[in-house]
Amino acid sequence: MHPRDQTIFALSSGRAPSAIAVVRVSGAQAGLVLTTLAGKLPVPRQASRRLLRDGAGQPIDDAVVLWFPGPASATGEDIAEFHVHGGRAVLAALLAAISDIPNTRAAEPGEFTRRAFENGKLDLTEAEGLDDLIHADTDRQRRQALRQLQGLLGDRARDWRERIIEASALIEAGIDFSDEGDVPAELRAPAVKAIKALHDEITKVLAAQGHSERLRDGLVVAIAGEPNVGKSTLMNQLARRDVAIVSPHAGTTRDVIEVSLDLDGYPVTVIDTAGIRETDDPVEQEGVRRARARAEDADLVLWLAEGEGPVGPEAMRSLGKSEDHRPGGSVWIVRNKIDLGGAGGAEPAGEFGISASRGDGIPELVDALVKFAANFFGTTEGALVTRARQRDLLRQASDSLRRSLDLVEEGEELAAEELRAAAYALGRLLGRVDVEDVLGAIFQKFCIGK
Ligand SMILES: Nc1nc2c(ncn2[C@@H]2O[C@H](COP(=O)(O)OP(=O)(O)OP(=O)(O)O)[C@@H](O)[C@H]2O)c(=O)[nH]1
Ligand SMILES: [Mg+2]
Repeated sequence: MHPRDQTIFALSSGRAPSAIAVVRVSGAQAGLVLTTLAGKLPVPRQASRRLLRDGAGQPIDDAVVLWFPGPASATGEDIAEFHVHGGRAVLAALLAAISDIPNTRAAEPGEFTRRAFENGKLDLTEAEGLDDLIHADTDRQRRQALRQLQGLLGDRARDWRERIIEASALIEAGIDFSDEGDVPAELRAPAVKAIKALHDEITKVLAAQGHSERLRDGLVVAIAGEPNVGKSTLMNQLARRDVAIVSPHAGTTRDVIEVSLDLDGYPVTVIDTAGIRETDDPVEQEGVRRARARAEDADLVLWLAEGEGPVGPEAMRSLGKSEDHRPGGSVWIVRNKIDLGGAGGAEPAGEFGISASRGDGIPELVDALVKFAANFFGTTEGALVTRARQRDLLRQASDSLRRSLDLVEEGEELAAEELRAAAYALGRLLGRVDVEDVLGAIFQKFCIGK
């Protein structure tokens, strides 16, 4: 039997042991699995309590079972669900009993969702939203994923695609006429108007994005500076726990240390790095090399300094670039150890004064980081695009529409060709056409059991 036609099963809840574990079974054998383990089929979509028994009649667990006959199920196939006690031995016994039934096998990552997609329960953008929702760490990530799962982008793309096909029908009608040497402008004008409107709408969605697709990965903020200025102390303050070793010895941090923070719903990865200086110690040299590399790639660098000296240009030089070479990134000068006096409290405009050890100035720094994140991610509440894949295809569609407008005067055939390309790009976005290459890549990253 082809793997696609086999019945799949997996633990769909978290890692054992847990209070309750959910095992799902999807496919033609799901009903047989249920009757073999739990007796007669329960009423569809209603929880029933059953004693589960394996093939030899030995009890497995006292469980709740559910029966979702296809096609009105999550995958479109018959689904059985077992809610058992989440012990490792219970799960091992249950999974073994299911796999004893012919034509069943353990599911691949994302295979339930893939079947749902293949049975038309979800389009590809919704499947991507589902994956994002499962992996959302912060509230903003969750809301963005939910919009995607609800099909906001998918609905727009379907509408655009239909309208493109309509416009293309008008243009193609023009082609038939032109064989007779008579191209009626009244066919072409409404098509041109429709294409212009479509182009405007798609361009607007693309423009309203900011870095919304980066909301999935988060903003990267690197703390850099000379040794001993208090970088690791600041890291611990931001993380609100002891993640990095702090010591009065210069050159304490060697490796790059990362923590993921939730700043007002924005996902932010903060990186603590080795103090940047010339050194003969090969281990520290490697630390400095890594520190420079990570700071250069970061979206924002907090350049930590002690005292009042002019650090601006030096800081940039230490990072191996001047500010205008950081198109995406920025560098903020943060003066630490203000508790020791020195700066006298009034730091120059555009700089921050903090005491990483006492906590002075930290709330202000965090506020500024939240504002930076808000600006960086753009208007994510309205954002429809969450992945580079989606953005690329929308751009292709918009470019093709633009070209079809340019070409319509020269010949309907060329314009129609571009409209087909635009519809095709949107079809790929929805997973309607030619998607085998992306399907594997997308679903493999899913959890098993989803
Ligand atoms: N007075 C005062 N001391 C601080 C402050 N922040 C850090 N320190 C002290 O400065 C020393 C160095 O702190 P670290 O956080 O290890 O500095 P670092 O920049 O990570 O140092 P390296 O990892 O060696 O580059 C420690 O003794 C800290 O206690 C501060 O705000 N005020
Ligand atoms: Mg350190």
